[in-house]
Amino acid sequence: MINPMPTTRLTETNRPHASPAVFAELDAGLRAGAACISPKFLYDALGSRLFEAICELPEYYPTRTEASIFARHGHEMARAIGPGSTLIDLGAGNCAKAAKLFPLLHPAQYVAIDISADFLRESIERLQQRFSHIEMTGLGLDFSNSLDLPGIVRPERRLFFYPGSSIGNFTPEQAGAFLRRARAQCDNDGGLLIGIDLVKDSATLDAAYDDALGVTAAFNLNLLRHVNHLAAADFDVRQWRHRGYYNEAQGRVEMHLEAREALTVSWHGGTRAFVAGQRIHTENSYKYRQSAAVGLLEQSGFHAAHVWTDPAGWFAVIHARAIPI
Ligand code: AVI
Repeated sequence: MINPMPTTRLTETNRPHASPAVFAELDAGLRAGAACISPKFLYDALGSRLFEAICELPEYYPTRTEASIFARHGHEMARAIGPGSTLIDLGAGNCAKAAKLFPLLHPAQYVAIDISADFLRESIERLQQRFSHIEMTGLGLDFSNSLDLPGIVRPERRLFFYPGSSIGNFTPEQAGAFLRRARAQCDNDGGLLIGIDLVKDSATLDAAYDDALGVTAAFNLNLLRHVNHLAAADFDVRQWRHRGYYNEAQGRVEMHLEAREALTVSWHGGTRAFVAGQRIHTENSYKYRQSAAVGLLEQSGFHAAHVWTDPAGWFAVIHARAIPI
């Protein structure tokens, strides 16, 4: 049940900290029949650190599997790409993945983009000290809906670097639209180096998104703290539990937050009752077959020039070139 809230005087604690557009997005998701909150809200400063911890977990295979592909085939990738590119890191986080490639790729410019601007600033400052010869720029942007790059980004030889299978957090339709926006932001000499998680057995996927230590649970639950801040909401984290599992029919892992008991949540201008077991959908993580991943790129203006996988075929890194217009 959703009721409007009486008008209240705004104080520092009940004031939403989100921009009007972000607040409207959260408000709509909280009011939706099947409540949902975008996974981009998983990444406040603590969420970004919890995600770093997830990447260290034995159950979370994508990070180390992708790293093993870069370690094994990095020189081949560098030969295919060549030096002097404008390396644009989408969702850069701590910039560690791109930094490992610098000695191989020798980019002319490194542009790190991340929604978590504070986290990014610290990462870039550290990195610039280590690689003082590379021109670096950090952009605190939400690139999920638009990807207009400012003039400071060199137009020549743009290489979008999108590792970690973050593309999987979009629906296939959204992923196609996103890739087309990236294609529109590069000339015919542009390209993409992308990591894509592949379909595998559901036990492996279930464990990766519901680990024994509960780090993924903390990551998911922390979203509620973030929403409390952004929307002046009063979620009590202890009233919610994490759910993360592979939905084979949909070809995706889903994360949800499930009410442990009947409860009511209020936020600026709204309130909603949840019954025990009712959920808020917080993330999808699509898993692709290799042929589907290549097809997605081709439909979006990129030709998959090279595909590298690990021996088990769990993960793919693809170098795709812009299809000339
Ligand atoms: C960032 N993204 C690719 C991660 C994933 O695997 O979908 C986010 C994540 N969610 C839970 N664990 C990791």
